[in-house]
Amino acid sequence: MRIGIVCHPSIGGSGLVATQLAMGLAQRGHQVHVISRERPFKLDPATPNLMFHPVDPVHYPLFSDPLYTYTLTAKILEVMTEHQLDVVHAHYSIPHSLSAILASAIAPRGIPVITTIHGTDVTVIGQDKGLYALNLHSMNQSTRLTTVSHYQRDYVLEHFPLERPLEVIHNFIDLEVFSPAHASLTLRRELAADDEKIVMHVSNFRPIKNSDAVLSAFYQLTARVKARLVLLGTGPDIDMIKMRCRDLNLLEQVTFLGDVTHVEQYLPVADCVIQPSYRESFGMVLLEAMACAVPTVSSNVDGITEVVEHGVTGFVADTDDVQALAAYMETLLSCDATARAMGQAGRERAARLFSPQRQLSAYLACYRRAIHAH
Ligand code: GMT
Repeated sequence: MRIGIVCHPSIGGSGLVATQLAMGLAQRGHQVHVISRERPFKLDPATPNLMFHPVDPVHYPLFSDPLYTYTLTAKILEVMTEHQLDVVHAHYSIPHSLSAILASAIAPRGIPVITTIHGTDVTVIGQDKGLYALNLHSMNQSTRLTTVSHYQRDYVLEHFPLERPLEVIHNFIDLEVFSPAHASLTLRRELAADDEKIVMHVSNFRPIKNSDAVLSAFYQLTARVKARLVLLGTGPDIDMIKMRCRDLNLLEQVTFLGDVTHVEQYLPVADCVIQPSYRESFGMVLLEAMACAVPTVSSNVDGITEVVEHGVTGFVADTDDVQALAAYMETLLSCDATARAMGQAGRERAARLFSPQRQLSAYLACYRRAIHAH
């Protein structure tokens, strides 16, 4: 098949899933064309059968704002026509799906558009009154519609009058890339002393990620366990987190790594991963940790409980229940056998339910049905 994939390039779940999908489909022999503002951070340009098409910016003094939606539409149209795409798969409804629908309508030969709803596109941006109608239009005009969890499906059905079925295709993980086999003793020693446990939190540090609770729970934990908190990523809340570290006298025990491209190098050296988000349609970081055989402590919201299994792969608690978050971390960090068993159970669950083979086949079947219906 000739497949166009439209996605965000930045560090974040939806772009990551789209990139994995693009590379996986190309490795299976499909011709894949990735369209994005810039090269997605994990897209390997050496992947055979894969081409990357950056959206060309337009700078014209008449327009004070960048014309991204139009330049994106123009690029999708160009790639669709020149490479005779069979389908275009948009990750995120606005603007990706809307642009793909417009490009398909303009093209001499329109093609099926598949839209995947990732979460924030409908739960955060979708709540904007002005954009609601555009979001609804892009979903209803897509040939086929998918989303990443049953929770997210129920949310969309409750908030948007859909005229299309909404299929659930869970996100997936490459168990060779994310693996405990890649745990580096050298890296572990760089990050922490031999007698220190490592708690990791990977985030874009937006309020929705509740990083404040990470710090509060870690603060409680340090009274009972010798531990280091390693923070990966950056975002709007990072300065507030640094200030709170100072206030709590935690600066010595917290390491700020900033944005990290290869999170798979860091996760395997963690003793536990904490993710107490307020919202999470899926929670890719938790799946990445599970694949690395690292037990998790997370909130119990939205799609998270489809990914982790409480008491088996780690623990879940109410989002702001800092005491419970700290107590669960203590359980994991003070008993190596429990942590090891839960980490292993996480990796097994990831292999069983979230393998690339399974999910790639589901997307391909979805594309075929879209072509058939078009
Ligand atoms: O969580 C974010 O802020 C980033 C966002 C995105 O669009 O990349 O993540 C969403 O999509 C991911 C991939 O499907 C999911 O794993 C995240 O749970 C989801 N985020 C939210 O629903 C808040």
